[in-house]
Amino acid sequence: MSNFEPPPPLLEALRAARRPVLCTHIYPDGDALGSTVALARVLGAQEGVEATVLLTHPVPDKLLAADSRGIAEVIPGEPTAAQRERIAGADRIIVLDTSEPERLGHLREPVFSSAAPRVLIDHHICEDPSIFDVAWSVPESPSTGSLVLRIQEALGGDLEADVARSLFVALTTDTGWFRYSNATPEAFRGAEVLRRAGVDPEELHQALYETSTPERTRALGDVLSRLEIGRGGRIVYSTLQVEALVEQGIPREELDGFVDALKQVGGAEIVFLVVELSPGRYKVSLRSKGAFDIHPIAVRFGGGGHAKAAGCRFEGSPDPDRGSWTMELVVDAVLREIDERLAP
Ligand SMILES: [Mn+2]
Repeated sequence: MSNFEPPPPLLEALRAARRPVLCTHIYPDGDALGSTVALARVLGAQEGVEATVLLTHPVPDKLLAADSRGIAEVIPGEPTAAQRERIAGADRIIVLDTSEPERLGHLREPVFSSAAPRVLIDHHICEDPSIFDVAWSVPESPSTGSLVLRIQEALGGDLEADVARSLFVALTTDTGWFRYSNATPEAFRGAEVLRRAGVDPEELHQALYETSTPERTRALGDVLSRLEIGRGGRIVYSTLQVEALVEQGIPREELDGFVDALKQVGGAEIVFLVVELSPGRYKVSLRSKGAFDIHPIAVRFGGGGHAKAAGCRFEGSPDPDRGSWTMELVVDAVLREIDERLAP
């Protein structure tokens, strides 16, 4: 049996769900949104099933195609009593595209205090499957959306056009439009199924990548113009200060893809971007162009991800004797960690 065949206990749990609540990680990306919305639509298409998608953050404009029908609901802060009751009233809680409780943000507590069985569907390495009643974690899967497509096929029924769009957004964003190493035969198999179901790649590519604001493109220019190199060009990195974002009115979710632009430098093996989110708080996005596994670097600083795309955050203080993290300290810490692991 292939790894991509949904296991029977998972299908049983999904078939039994009548009032499932589905959620995903904070600042949802294309795969998080596409997979979650698509599964809610697949489950909700069954007689007597009311599926609810709860997000911690709104759907970014460029990802609206992942939720054509606008079914996702946003709980922007600590859930109210009524919202907590809805989560408590779910008969299954389905978590997609992350297995880390902290990544659920302010939904973590209601999700993990609910008596409903928790189901995980994810393609990241799962550190602790025991916190889920059913965990389907398939790191070889190109996207979480690819797993949802397998579920849709196993449950049967028509693949609706809007579900196919959601899944195509999930698959294409996580594989970099079939350029990354996770663009495996399973990714192309999914692409064929979704294309046959009516998705329009040109329309979706424009919606996703050709809708930048002038401010965002200028900010990307700033990042590129200030790039630095390490280890004779094998490491390429840049930084972005919070003032630049605030001044130009750029929401942080619009920074998606900035780090990937650094990969255009020839000879770069590892690239990273440090973004100051607010004074003293930093987000580091790492990418590997070759064999170097950057996942341990992210894990070293309390983050996670994949071998070729990972991230971590810095806040608080590097050690008790010093003040809070600064851009320089974060850059130094990441560079040192990479330097130690990068073969001569
Ligand atoms: Mn994903």
